[in-house]
Amino acid sequence: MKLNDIKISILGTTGAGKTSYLLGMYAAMQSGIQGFTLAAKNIDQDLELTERWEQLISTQGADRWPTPNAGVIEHCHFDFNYGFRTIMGFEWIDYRGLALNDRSGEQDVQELSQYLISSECVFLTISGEYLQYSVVPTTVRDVKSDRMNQFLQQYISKNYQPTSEKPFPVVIIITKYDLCKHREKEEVIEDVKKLFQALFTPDSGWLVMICPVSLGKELETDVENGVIVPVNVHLPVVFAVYAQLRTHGIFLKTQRDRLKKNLQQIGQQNKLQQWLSKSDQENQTSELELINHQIETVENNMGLLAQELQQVSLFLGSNEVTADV
Ligand SMILES: Nc1nc2c(ncn2[C@@H]2O[C@H](COP(=O)(O)OP(=O)(O)OP(=O)(O)O)[C@@H](O)[C@H]2O)c(=O)[nH]1
Ligand SMILES: [Mg+2]
Repeated sequence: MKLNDIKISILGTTGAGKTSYLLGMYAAMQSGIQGFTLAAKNIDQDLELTERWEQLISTQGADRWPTPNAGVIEHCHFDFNYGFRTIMGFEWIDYRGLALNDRSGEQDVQELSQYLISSECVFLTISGEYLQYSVVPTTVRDVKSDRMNQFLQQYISKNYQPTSEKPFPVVIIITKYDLCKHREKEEVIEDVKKLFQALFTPDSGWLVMICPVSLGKELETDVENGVIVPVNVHLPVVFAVYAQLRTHGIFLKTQRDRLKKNLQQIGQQNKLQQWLSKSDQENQTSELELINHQIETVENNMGLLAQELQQVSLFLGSNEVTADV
């Protein structure tokens, strides 16, 4: 079973840690989680990401970190695999966070908006730098949460209003969480919810995961020389794939119910009618078997991914929920 490729948009101001996060996520997902791994579709891209990661972990000093992105949007294409089988591909973009401050006339800002409205999942990044203490009015300006909210608004106006039946997955990634680990996690989460209130209103249909990540505890005090040991970096991608499987599962179940109903109706016909629709019945029966098998695979994969998601905070509108199958 291979699903259609999905697009993931990542929003976050300059210095939020988008590029560093991408490198850490890719490195962590290459060794994999629960048998799930990630591979760049293009071998050159794989080498480039790996080299940049090597530089980050083995160099000391300011040069270890990626340089801030310039005005060109970089596209990365990945395969998300289970064992040696690809479950789905996804596309990711890396760009200068300054685009969030710029006018919509700039080319990369337009490209970003276009990409966003065709995405199946959005990651919002906020740096832990700004969550070290309770949020204050200037936090909105520092993390550009107002701009991110506007982008989401744009998504709704161009696409559809998400509902509980057809939710839209969003991950709020708190990067550099090492900087706010002195705070109670619940407190930080409440602060994050204040910055994105629209996502947590009742029946809003946003399926939101709040996920703290860090490239290493020691970075809190020494960003240039601290040891790099990534924490939680795999979870946002695991969630994106989980959410996509969930949507696909719902689609398959609707098809299954339709086929079951058809077959039931054929079963109620008289002998002659049944004889006439014999081949139809056979086709639908084998289609049903196939769909049942696909549902089973989707549910198995969701089950494995859900295990990883037990530790994170997940919300559907205003309700806290758990990842289930
Ligand atoms: N403490 C800490 N600092 C980090 C971590 N990850 C990144 N940083 C710091 O954050 C800086 C900015 O990270 P980038 O990944 O370049 O940020 P970006 O969002 O890609 O920025 P633009 O390309 O300008 O949009 C890095 O140079 C590091 O100094 C982390 O996990 N912990
Ligand atoms: Mg960058």
